[in-house]
Amino acid sequence: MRVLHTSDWHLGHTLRGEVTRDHEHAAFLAWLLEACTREAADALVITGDVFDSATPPASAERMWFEFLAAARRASPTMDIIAIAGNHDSPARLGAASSVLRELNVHVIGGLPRNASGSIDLERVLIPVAGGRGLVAAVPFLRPVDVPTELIERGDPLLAIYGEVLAGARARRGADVALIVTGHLYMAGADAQFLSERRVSIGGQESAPVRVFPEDISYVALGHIHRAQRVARDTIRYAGAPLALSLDESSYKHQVLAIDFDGARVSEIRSLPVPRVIDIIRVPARGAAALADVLAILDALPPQQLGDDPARPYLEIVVALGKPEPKLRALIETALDGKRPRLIRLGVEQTGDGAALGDRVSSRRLAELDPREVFVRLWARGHVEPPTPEVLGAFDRLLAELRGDVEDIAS
Ligand SMILES: [Mn+2]
Repeated sequence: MRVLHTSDWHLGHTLRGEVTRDHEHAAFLAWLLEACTREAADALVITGDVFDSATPPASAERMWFEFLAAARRASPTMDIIAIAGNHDSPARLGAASSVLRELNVHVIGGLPRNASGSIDLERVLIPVAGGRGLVAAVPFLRPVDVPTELIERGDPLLAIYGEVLAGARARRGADVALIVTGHLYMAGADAQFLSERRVSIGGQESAPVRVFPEDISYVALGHIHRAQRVARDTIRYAGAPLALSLDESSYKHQVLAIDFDGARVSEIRSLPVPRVIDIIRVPARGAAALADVLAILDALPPQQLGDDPARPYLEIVVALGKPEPKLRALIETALDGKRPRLIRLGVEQTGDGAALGDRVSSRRLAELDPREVFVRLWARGHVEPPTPEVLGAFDRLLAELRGDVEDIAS
């Protein structure tokens, strides 16, 4: 039996709230479709954050449904299982689940429970590959999924996974591979990308490895965007298929292919996802003086004629010894007519004489675009990203502030 494990697609994602990723997502899904056929996958497991937000744009939802239809056509017998992540709306992702089940696509939004309050094992435990595998599809667990008494006992994850695993063991025949999903932060996982957010489940910040006992054949995890194994070789994050923040530029995004020999994993391979839009950093590492940055920008290739959805993303980090109020205007003028598009302009202050601790944190803040700071601050208090109206108002304020201050000063 062969399973493809992928995660954290974040359909509908935008850079700086304005550059859509549709071109990259469409290319990834076409590639994935091809990979499913080429690998003759028996099952495709998607471990959460299908969408970037709880209210994805219609174009992202269309991409999702079109992918499912195309996958069903291309691989008629492949089982498809998807769970909700912390970015997805469980209700929205799960809304079409009864229709999709007819197509052998299993979508688990929230943790389904019976009238009695026990976990609905009929829905969570999904036989795959003609009974050679059993997938325990546990989604990202929200407060509503976690009964208060479990939180009071202090081990909600252990209790919920324990209940699912007891059911799985009762149904699992000899030599049947058991695959358990999760969208959570595992203790010891390496989460360093800017696009990763901490989550807590029932007050627990991280899942201890004992949540996943050794009789599980493979643990398919989502939430961390860098593919990695945790604790043992068969507990894996597949990672995101495309860069969700610019600091992922040197990382090779991937999908995992897992081969099973009976109940045992025989091989795990990573399938590299082709990158369709380059990320350029100026300078390549660290920061450079403004004159040097402008010289590099001058040498960038010109914009192509016609529609060019693959314009490279550009990140610039300027080293400044003193404030440079016209910085953005100078950079934007230098980039006029160039093919790469500016996504992030960072500033590194030099020689400010602050204590090391202050310098690190203030530099980190100074590196962020004001708009990025606003979006992050907004995210702390709101589930949904700011609307275009709100962003537009912020941009106008910012332009006013920058323009007016400069006018008064000059
Ligand atoms: Mn994610």
